Amino acid sequence: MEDFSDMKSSADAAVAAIDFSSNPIIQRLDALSIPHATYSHVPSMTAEELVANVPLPGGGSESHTKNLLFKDKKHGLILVSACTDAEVDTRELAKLLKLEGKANLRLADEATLLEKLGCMKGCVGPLSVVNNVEKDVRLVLDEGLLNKARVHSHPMRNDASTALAPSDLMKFLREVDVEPVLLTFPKKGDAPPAKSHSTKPTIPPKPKDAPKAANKDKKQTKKGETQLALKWSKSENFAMWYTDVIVLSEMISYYDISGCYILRPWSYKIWELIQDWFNVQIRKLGVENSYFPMFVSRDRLEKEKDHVEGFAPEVAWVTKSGNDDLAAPIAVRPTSETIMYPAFADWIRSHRDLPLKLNQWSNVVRWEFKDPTPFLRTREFLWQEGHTAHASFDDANVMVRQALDLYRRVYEELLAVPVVPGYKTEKEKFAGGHSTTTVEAYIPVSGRAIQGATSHHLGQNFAKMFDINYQDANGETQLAWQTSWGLTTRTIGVMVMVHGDDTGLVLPPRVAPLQVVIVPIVSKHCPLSTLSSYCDEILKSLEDRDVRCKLDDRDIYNPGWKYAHWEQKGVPIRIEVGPRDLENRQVRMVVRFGGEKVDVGFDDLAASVIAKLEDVQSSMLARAREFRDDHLVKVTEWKDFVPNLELHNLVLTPWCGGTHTNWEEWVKEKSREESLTNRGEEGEAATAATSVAAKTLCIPFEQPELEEGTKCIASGLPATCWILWGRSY
Ligand code: 87F
Repeated sequence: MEDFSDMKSSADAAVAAIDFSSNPIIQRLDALSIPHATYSHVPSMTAEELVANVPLPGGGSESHTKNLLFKDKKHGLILVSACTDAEVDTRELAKLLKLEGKANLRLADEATLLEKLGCMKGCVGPLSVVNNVEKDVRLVLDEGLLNKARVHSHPMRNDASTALAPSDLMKFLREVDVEPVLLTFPKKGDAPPAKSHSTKPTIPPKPKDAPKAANKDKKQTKKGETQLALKWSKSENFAMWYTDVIVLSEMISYYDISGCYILRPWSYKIWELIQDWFNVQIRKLGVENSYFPMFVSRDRLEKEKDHVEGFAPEVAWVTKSGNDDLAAPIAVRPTSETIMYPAFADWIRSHRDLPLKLNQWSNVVRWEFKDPTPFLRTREFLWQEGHTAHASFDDANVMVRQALDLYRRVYEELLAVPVVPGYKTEKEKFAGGHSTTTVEAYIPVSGRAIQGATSHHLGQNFAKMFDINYQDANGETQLAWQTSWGLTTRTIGVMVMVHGDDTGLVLPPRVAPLQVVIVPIVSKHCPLSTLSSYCDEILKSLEDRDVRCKLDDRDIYNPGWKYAHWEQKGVPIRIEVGPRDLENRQVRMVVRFGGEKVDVGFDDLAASVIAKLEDVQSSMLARAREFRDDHLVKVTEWKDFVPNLELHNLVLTPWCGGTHTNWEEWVKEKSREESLTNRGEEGEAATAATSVAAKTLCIPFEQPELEEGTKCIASGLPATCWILWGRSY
């Protein structure tokens, strides 16, 4: 939001500040990075009251708006937004708009305002058109507004105004697919008639069907349910679609430091649900939570050379406090091995102190230079990092695999994303350790793989550097064996990419902040008071069974708007309650994944909802797995390798061994060359987030049979295993 300190003088000093962060118009402006200043003032029902109550700092160079929603049988709905001093004469307007045939413009009633623009009387402004999901309101904009320095529109409430430059208003309208008709309205007391300057000066008769969304792929459902908010479809522009989904679903807000994002409650709650599950599981393995400082001295960070090598450019340093240089710069943790292990060395004396199993939930900072992507690659992210010390290689190995299996379960059982567990090659493993295991996921549409989480066997490398040794039962000094393992908020991005659709998020029930939303179908004939006690009863019956549930009884939004809103946020089940449902003691249950709609009697409701949530959870995994499996192809000859990458496939090939780093490099280079040649391109940008080259993802634990005499796809040497390749994030 812009600085709006200049509005303080004009707003009534007694008016309390409002939190606008959940206002859909403000959110949309922010999502589009459109500068605006939103401020509160005394409630003002009419344009005249506004002018009297809220004088503008720029005087005549700024204007509030006067807004009139007209309804005409033949020509449909027309919203006029004009300068407050404009003369809006209904009969003149029909002429000005050159409305074909007989026009009978009448002011729309409040129910229509609410239904079409999501606003109560006195709260409409040109920005309200964003709520017209059916796109059946035509906007007529006074050209006089465009000559102002700033235009002030109510953000759906008449105790606040949003000021923005006319060019930004036009930008907003373009972004929400509204093309206004521009008219010059006469000023009060002026003689000359208004002129129309629009490229489309007349308003054509209302079409039989509401105009289709800009995006023709978008589904059109029943009246009031059309979801037009996403600007991009998943298949049309995956990157833009992703941004659209995470912003409009209120998961992410952008921030003014590149690579840093705000995790809003809708995504943070998902993280908390993952944390809750994970904490229960690690406790069963004897792992305890703890917290270590976020700063690390240079000496400590660089103690294990292999560990920082290659990572050094990503380390962020604090060099000053206020204006003074620190005596020595300190690093912000990119990971905590070097922070935790000196303490391990202190605490571990005897074999009786082992195993030591600690976990911490924290943020880490890695100053990446590749293009950032929210959740997937960010400069600060949240994670858990587990660090353990054991008396034997095998004990450490068990821990590594237990942690990795928890990661597999987070993806598969919570996020409904199938993963391939396996070993990283020598080239791809964590250099500071003995071996790295990983779970690898597949992102549809982009056809890329992504590392889901890793679990490392650190061997005794760190123990040597940090003197983590203990007296064994025979009194001999031994070095400890260690593991470390991490799972990050990347999980959330992977889940969004795998399951989201052209309407927005689709959340697996186990991680959905809300599993059910109840929407009362209020109307002129059926006010909320008629439905609310039945709705409360429904809410209670679900809450009693621990279903995460909410009753959306807000009166500023109509049911259609709420359907679209919660669909976009991916809530697994919507329960619609109308007068007929009340009468029959039933509800309508609408399922986000698959779109099923069924009537369910109240007595069966809780059981049906719980069964449906479980069904959705397993169906989402099954569908994602089927899709992934369809894109996981065995290839035994090089000629088929790149063509399969081009088909967005992951490729499983015979391989001469995980230590053959040179041949791995060869595949990477060769696949890059062939892919670029296919595209007629010469190179890739160093900052590009992704590459066309294939990387090894893992040597899957689960190996298909390898026939005698099978050759490595690259070297032609005898193959020792199958290895999984893909383009990756
Ligand atoms: C960036 C800067 C400095 C990754 C870094 O995977 C150091 C590092 O050590 C670094 N980026 N790593 C590897 C992290 C290894 C390991 N740490 C505990 C994990 C899981 C959790």
